[in-house]
Formats: sequence, structure tokens, C-alpha cells
Amino acid sequence: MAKKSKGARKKVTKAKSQGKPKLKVVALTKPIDLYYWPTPNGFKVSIMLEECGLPYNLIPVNISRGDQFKPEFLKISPNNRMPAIVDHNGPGGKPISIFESGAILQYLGRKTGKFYPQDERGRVEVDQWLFFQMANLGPKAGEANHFRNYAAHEKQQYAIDRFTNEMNRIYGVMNKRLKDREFLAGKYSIADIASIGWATRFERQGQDMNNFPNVRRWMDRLLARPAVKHGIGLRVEEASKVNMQDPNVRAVLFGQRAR
Ligand SMILES: N[C@@H](CCC(=O)N[C@@H](CS)C(=O)NCC(=O)O)C(=O)O
Repeated sequence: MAKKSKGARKKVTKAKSQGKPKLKVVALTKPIDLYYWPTPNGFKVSIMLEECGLPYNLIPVNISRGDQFKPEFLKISPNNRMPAIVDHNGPGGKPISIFESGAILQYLGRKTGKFYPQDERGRVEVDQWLFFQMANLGPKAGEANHFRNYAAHEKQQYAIDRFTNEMNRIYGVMNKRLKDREFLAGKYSIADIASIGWATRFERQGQDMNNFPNVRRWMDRLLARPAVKHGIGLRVEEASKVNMQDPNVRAVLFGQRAR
């Protein structure tokens, strides 16, 4: 449902009341700006926006070229990472910008009342598995992928073993958790939405899903949802042309220090 932003506007429609035509004012708010590049962190937000049926305006952040360091983007996302959003209709009807995918998912969950329970017990369940994704599944998968694929030429065996083992441990935890429930926090939630994009890349993390049948079933269940398909399928033409072996790309992504 990505849309080009047209600005906040009002639409006037005719509504019938007691037989008389009456003017009804319907406020149409600007779509949410989604700062995005097609990676598992980006998918979290594209899936959530699709699930919630919220209109959004896709703004590509080409992280291989250094768009994440542009001053206007750093104002929104000071950690020079995507995803980020700007909701023009934030609290009090004023714009709000948010970085960190977990914070974005919680915000959208609170805003829409979807996939993020309001009762304290339900919310704590979701938060635990959301933070498990943010602190474990995501970062460790990133490192496993880095040392197994991006730094493959250097073959740093210690790092490869360390992060491949960690991924194995993490899928083991998820496999146990999913033994007697369909979703990580019981009901489908932002914890599942945060995790699916990473789990589908298990091969790049050196894992065999036959060892984790409950995770495999959970993955299939999620991938059958149209919003998950659309969210993960949200492509940016330029991204398919990026060569991770290009020294310029590697300098942008892998040589970062404090600026
Ligand atoms: N904890 C952050 C991580 C985001 C992140 O690592 N994004 C990567 C792409 S997957 C990025 O923007 N990288 C740009 C860079 O490394 O400069 C979140 O969940 O939002």
C-alpha cells in the first residue's frame, strides 16, 4: 500500500441525513513516511504497516551509498540506521519521528490497537519476545551473516563459529517456545512481525530448519499472511544492483567510526 505523499488534505462528501443532502467533512491525513531499505530490519515496519492497513510513503535510504549519513536523515535517525518513520498525524495531531524498529512497532501497535495487547500481562509477553528479537535474533544473525558471507574471504573461523552457534542456540530457544503455541507471545503480535524477516534467512546464518520443526511451522504460518508477503516483498529497484564486494560499498558500511 505504499503511496506517494500528497500532503494533508480534507475531502468533502455528501451524506444523506433525514432525506436532506448534508456536507460531511472527512479529514484525510498524510501517509506515514517510511524510511526504508529492503533488509530484515526494514521488513519489520513494512509488514506492520501492511498488517495495519496504514497508508505509507516509501522513502528509500540507500545504505550502500551513505544516505544514512545525510543530515536530514540523521535528524530522524541519529544512529544512522534505517528503518525510521515520520507520522504526520502523531500524538496531539502533530508530526512525530521514530527510529529503532522495536520502538516503531510498539508505537504503531499503540496507535492502531493492533498486534500489541493493551492488558499488562499480554503486553509483557509481547515485549519479552520483541526484545529477544532486538537483542538476540537480529544482532546475532547480522554478525553470523557478516562473518559467514561478507567477510568470507578472510575466513575468521572463531567469529564464524561463535555466531553460527549463537544462531543455533537462538533457534533452539524459539523452537521450544513454539512447541505448544502458534506464535511467540501466544497470539500473533509485533514480536512475530519483528522476527520473521530474520528467520527466513536461516541458510545465510548456517542453519538447517529441519532441526527446528516448530520454527519452520511458525515461519510457514507467517509467510502465508498476505501482509507478511507484501511487507517482505517490498522492493527497491536500486537495492538489487548493490554489490557487497564493491570496495566503496564496504567502506560505507563496514568502516564506520564516530563522526
Ligand atoms: N536496531 C536497529 C538496527 C537497524 C539496522 O541495523 N539497520 C541497518 C540495515 S539492516 C542499517 O540501516 N544499516 C546502515 C549502516 O550500517 O550504516 C533497528 O532495529 O532499527
